[in-house]
Amino acid sequence: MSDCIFCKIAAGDLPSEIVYQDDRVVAFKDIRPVAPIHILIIPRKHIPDLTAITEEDAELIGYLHLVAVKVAQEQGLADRGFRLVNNCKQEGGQVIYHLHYHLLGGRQMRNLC
Ligand code: D5M
Repeated sequence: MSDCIFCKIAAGDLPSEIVYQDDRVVAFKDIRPVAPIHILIIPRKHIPDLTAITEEDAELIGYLHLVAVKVAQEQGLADRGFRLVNNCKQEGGQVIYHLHYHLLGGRQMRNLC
């Protein structure tokens, strides 16, 4: 989508600190980190939010989780633990409408909200 900032980041048209990318998934540092390690993991495919996934996306979403674990390992979080969060739509706190997961780590996580 031409006006989506995460599509632009995935295409390399907006600057970002990319920590992982391949033909299907991109991971980059969040500009407003809420933890010492805060990385966003997105599919290159423009999916507005989690409710928009279809059967066709099942393999992609599974693969995105594999990438999340790989990035967590590379960031030294695999043994310590981490949190993987998706905010879905308005009451879920979603601001950017391109499906993304927050990988959070490097400190003790406590409350869910
Ligand atoms: O989270 C959207 C997240 O996206 C929020 O933590 C800030 C982050 N963000 C917004 N713009 C950028 C750019 N340009 N680079 C990196 N990170 C960005 P949500 O789950 O939608 O509330």
